[in-house]
Amino acid sequence: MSLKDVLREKIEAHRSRTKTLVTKHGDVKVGEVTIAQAIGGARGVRCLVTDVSYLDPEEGIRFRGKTIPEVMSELPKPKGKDYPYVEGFWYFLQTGEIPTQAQALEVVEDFKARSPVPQYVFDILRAMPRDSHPMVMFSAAIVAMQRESKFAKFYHEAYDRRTAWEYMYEDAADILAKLPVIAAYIYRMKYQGDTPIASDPDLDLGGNFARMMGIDSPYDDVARMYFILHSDHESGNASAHTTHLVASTLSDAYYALSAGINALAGPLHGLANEEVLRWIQDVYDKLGGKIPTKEDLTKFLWDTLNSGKVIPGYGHAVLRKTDPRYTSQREYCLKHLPDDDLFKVVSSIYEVAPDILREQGKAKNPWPNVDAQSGVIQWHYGIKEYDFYTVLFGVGRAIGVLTNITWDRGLGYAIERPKSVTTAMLEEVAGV
Ligand code: AMX
Repeated sequence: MSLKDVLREKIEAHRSRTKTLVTKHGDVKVGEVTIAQAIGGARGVRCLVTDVSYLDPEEGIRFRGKTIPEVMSELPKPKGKDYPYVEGFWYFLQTGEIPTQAQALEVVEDFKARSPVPQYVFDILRAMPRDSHPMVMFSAAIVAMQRESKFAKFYHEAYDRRTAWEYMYEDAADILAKLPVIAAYIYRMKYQGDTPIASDPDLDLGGNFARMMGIDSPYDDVARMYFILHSDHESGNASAHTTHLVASTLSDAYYALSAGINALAGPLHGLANEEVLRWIQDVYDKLGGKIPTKEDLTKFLWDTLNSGKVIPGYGHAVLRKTDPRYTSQREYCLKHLPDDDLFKVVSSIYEVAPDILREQGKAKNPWPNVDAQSGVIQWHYGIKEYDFYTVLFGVGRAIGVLTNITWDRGLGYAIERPKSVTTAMLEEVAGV
């Protein structure tokens, strides 16, 4: 059975569960909302539903019920490689089933056919100021392709909500297959003297991305690991939620993903990985190029906090322990680049930052998140243009959010429209 056939079965079987919950148990309370939550970014309010991943505050992310180590060990891998096919992970995230090698390879072939990027996208990228942020280029390239949307065409010609997910899936797969090509093109055009490298039809998504970036093995495995780790973090984070919100209006996947990518570009969200590197470079600069000691770092961490800034790469809205995505990348570093200077600095920050954040007493979570570690690996393999790191995050994040909006249409989730209240209403409720 093809991925889409498996997905059809799963979605159709799932619909009755959603319907029963809404029609028979719709009045049952899931939680309540406090004034602090209404003003404080809806933190902890349970009002979104997804089965693609779940974030436990203590344990971290599980994709379709599996931990990161389980995903990395159980999914099929290219011969001689340590990390799974991104295409097999897509199969797994969409259907909840671990694909066989043959099923993963079927998606590899399918993605190859979908991967050519229309020439007008490159023309648009080339027409943009070369110093535009790469996230601007990435988002613009995605929304520019909206004219290719099969969902939009279907909506105008023969919309049927029962089969809408199929067209959303088509758009989602079309986009995901093209994203590595677009990301690598932006990189080579912007930072490598405008020298794009063509893809190789014999390679999988991860292998091809490394090739188009012009970076040798094991960067192909880094790409697979990186995209999988950054894929999904349940649906309340800003990029996932934005994508879901926009798609809930029956906007297609091009509009929705481009919007989600714009949310990822914020310093409190995906841009934090770039901020980590900028912060460390700043430490180096202030020390005249010397590798900072733990004492130097302690001083700089306090200086950062005392100047009213956050420590990038630390803290989380939901997590309350070290992010397993941080741990997974740290394990990669310990195996492949234990002597890398930057890795040593990041490790030293890990030794001092949690105590400092605890002493300061504001952050609810003093532990590192995914962004504290990811820049080091990219830097090691020669990607020193750290404003590009969020684009890499964006390619990965697309896997999760595109899966979510496919299921949103499959289960017929409604247009989002939470209710707002006025400050005076809150004062009245609070009795002030
Ligand atoms: N450094 C300094 N202060 C921090 C902090 C950090 N790393 N993390 C949280 N705080 C502060 C908050 O700014 C807030 O201060 P305030 O009361 O003066 O506004 C207070 O601690 C309480 O915040 P919180 O409830 O612990 O966190 P939050 O849910 O409001 O925000 C996050 C979560 C990630 C935005 C925040 O921890 C942060 O700004 N971290 C640094 C940026 C970062 O690493 N972002 C990446 C997150 C992962 C991702 O999306 N890629």
